[in-house]
Amino acid sequence: SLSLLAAPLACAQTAPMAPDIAATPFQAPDNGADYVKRIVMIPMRDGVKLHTVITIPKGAARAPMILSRTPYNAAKRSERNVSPHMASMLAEGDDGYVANGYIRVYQDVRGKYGSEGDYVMTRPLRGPLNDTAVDHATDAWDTIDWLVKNIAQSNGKVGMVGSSYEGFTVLMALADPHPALKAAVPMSAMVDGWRGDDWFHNGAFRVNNLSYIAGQTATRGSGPNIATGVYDDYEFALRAGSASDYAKRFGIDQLTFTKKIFEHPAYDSFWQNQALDRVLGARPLKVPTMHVVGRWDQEDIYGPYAAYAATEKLDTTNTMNHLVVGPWRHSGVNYDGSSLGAIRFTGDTAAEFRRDVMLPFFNQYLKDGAPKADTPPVLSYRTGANKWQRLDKWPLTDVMQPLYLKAGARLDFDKPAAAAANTSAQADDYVSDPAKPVPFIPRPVRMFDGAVWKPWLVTDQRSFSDRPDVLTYVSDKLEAPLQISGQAMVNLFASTTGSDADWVVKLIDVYPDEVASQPELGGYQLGIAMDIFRGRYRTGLDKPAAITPNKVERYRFALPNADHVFLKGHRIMVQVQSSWFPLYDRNPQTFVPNIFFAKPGDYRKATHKVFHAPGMESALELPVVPAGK
Ligand code: PG9
Repeated sequence: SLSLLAAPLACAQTAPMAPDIAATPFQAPDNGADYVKRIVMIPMRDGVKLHTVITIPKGAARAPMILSRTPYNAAKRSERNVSPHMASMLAEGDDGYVANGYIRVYQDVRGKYGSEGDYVMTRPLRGPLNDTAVDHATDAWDTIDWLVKNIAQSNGKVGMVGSSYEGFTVLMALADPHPALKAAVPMSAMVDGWRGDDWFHNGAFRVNNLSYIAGQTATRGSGPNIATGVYDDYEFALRAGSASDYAKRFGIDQLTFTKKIFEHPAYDSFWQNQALDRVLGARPLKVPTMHVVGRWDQEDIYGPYAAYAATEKLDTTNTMNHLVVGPWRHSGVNYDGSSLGAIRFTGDTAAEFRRDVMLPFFNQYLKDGAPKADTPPVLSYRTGANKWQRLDKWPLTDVMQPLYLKAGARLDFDKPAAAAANTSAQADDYVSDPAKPVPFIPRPVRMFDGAVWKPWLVTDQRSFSDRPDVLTYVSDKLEAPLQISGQAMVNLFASTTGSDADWVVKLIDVYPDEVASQPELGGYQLGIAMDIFRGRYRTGLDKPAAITPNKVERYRFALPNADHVFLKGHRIMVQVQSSWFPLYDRNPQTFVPNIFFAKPGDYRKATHKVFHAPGMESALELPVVPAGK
């Protein structure tokens, strides 16, 4: 009735225009979470504040802290899942810290996501390339200083961990470490962007970086994805032309870091001065460090070994510096390590390492009263033999045994005999055509699809061994296992009818025709150590020089480290080719001042010859060690 409608309201109602986001911060009731999250802006010495997410186990007291400094969004890195349980919420690789009561800290590096300041890609240390007062060493120092003074639940001890870029920021902190930084585990760290990590390998540019640069530097947050409109990245990159033409299509050429890369195609002071192995090798070793890398690390397969080698010289007591190599992809240490592509291991090798090796190492230095860990100088998962090995040093040998490339597509350890009469027995040739480059994985190439990209280094190389532009040499079946533990050296005598050339050399384990335990591996060609070298740098990495057409020249470069047993009944294969596309930009095969700006007319077919004649014995020098060492 009317009187009912007019009745006064029983209780006060919220005004329709009351702000729906209140001025006082929202306080959720306790949901039984086993952690407390503190989000703070930590001031650096120049006044810039860095966004830091600190997850503290409830009830923590005298807990150690583990810090990662990231360009990949600290908020997201601290929350894999929405959960009241710290173990479910944090990253898979953080499992051990949670189980052991650690405080976990993620911080956005300056200029990214929630942090203030300017972003500079892999910001160099203060010095010739950085005239500011700050770098990642000072930012780590200031952060650790703040953490130990402001986190009441901590015991004042900090460890740093992180993979790839986050591994790079761990190494940077070691350049001038805060006294509270007690242990460090850089994983798959980017160390030298030119020699063999993310941007180049021996001068050949990795085209997939253009998309990475857009994603990282177009905005402070997450930048745009590249929409090519072509399913096959091979097809798209080929149509695009040079790497600068590719970049132009998406405006990536306007981004500052792209400009820096295009301005420094050679190993000049820009790259040399920021190579972290050089930097760390010239400073005292103060913090116990465990360098970790994946055997098939498709992004940073060079740097972790280089950083270990440079700092190992400083470890006079042989107690501070360690190397761990697992059978993993890039950053695979933080995920399931039971298999990689078709290759299976003895269990979850990554979880085993984190639980049995890394955590005891951190505990020793960070947890009050923890026992000394039994950490070997080097821990290596020996592939082929499929076994973890505790080693005293790396590499196991410096003695190299040449494996000769011979006429008839053969490969063996005997030095080629006296002069061969006819020229066809002296060299093998192929036509390298930049219009039909050799793909790095079978087409269609889906370079930006993680499921394809992550295991690509274990791709079956059979798809390439029969191409007319790939030379393939193969040994007899091995009558006894053959172990290599170190870096194979390429020693190639080769010529081209062009004036520049790339050389890709692959050391491959050919499985027997049948593999009873895993039939699909019958005849598999597994890449053990593979890399590319840009011929113009043969006489100096900082000195590009044209190749004289048809002149035989020597190309010498190291392949990535391997600790592998070629088992009895397997064969050894070497493949040689002159493109690896579209991962690496094409060499136009005509010498131009800067390959980034090569014009369509510069890309020309050339005939390449690989020699196996007296005085020109092309070989792969192998670090062979007696089995079982
Ligand atoms: N490999 C990536 C990267 C590191 C440093 C610079 C550029 C890229 C990464 O996974 O973080």
